[in-house]
Amino acid sequence: MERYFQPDIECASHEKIREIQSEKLIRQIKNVWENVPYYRKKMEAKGVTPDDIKSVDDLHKLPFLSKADLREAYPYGLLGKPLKECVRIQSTSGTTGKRVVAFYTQHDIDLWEDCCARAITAAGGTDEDVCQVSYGYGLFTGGPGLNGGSHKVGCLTIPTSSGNTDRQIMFIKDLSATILCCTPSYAAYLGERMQELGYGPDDIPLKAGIFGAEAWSQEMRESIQKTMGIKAYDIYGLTELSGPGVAFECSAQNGMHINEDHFIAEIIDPDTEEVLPEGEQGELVFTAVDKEAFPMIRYRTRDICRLTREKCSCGRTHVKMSKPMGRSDDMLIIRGVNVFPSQIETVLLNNGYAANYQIVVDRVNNTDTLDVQVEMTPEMFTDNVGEVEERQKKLIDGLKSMLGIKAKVSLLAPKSITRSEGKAVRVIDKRKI
Ligand code: DLL
Repeated sequence: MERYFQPDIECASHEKIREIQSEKLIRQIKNVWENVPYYRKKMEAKGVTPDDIKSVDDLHKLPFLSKADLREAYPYGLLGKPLKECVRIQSTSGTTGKRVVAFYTQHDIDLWEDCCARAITAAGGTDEDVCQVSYGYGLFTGGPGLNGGSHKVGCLTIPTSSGNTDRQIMFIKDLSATILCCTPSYAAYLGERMQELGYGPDDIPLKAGIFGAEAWSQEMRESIQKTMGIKAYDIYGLTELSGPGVAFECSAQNGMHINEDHFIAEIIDPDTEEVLPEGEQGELVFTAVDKEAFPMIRYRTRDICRLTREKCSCGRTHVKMSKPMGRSDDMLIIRGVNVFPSQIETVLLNNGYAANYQIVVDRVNNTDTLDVQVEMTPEMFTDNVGEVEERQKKLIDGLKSMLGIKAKVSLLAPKSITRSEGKAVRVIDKRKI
């Protein structure tokens, strides 16, 4: 039986949702016009005033916000409420440039936790469950968001945060955790360690995993599900919009429902900024209509995916987004060809490897090079050179047919790539160093 955390809104008709969105959008635009000088200037530059926004159909008239705007307005320039009404910040791990610092009022936190509670409920969570939150706690939104959602559902919450892998497994076993929340790469590592300790799927009490914060392939899902004997659900979000729970997967496991009563989604062509029709692939753009402290209007996520309104077997009506292929900034251009790390992951897992790999890109004699380094599993590991060469050739062919370009493949001994406890670092682009 499908369970919902807020059935009235999660299963509301599309007309009802549009009505809610329009009403909230009008209010939000008035708010930013009056309270966020940075955004008002952008509206004025585009010749739009709050009077032009009468419903969601007018969304396209509004200017976009980008990461560059966030940088320019850092730290307080996009605040929608006085500081005394803000109760929390969260921040991204941002490796380049300034971090994103997002602000929350108590109302914002409440809505965010509702979104996470919807995700946990969609994964089968109830107040009888024990939910282990192994996303990092602190500035990263993963731990705090799912922690709050787990409380709202009434699960017994185990806030392990990430790391200390053997202790994670001890808690899962001793406290009979039924739901695990962490990044997919950490889930794969936990699964690998459980196997080493001799635990098969039947020895692990978990029934569901809620995994997100990075791109992961369908093949990786299947591998984690098999190792742990669970159903693995995807969850999506970003700090700018609150954190995890902007969208989440249901029992259908084929795309994530966007919490449309809070976030209006559009897909645009990243080059022309033109809004694309439903079903086309492009950059995901969000307007947060409820957020008070950090109101994001037409925020360009740089995540590439598609939207679909096809009827979902779970009964939810909210639009679904496909698994993002990765951020447009993760996309590598190698000898002129667009390559997403997730495409490489698919080829590796389809050939029986685990998701322990690294992609090294360089430029030698003015030509881009692509080196895919992947660990052999303990079963594959051999010093028979002929066998290794055969395996290498198979991967080179598989990558060529997926990407259209030739890659070098290095097969490494098991355990030679550092395991990730949070978001995995898959790409080393030496051209940028
Ligand atoms: O990663 C929030 C989050 C925490 C989501 C826990 C899910 C679970 P940021 O650190 O701001 O926030 O990174 C946001 O991560 O724009 C995507 O590029 C990527 N991302 C997040 N979820 C997914 C996913 C959190 N399910 C950025 N699949 C986003 C693919 C994802 N990419």
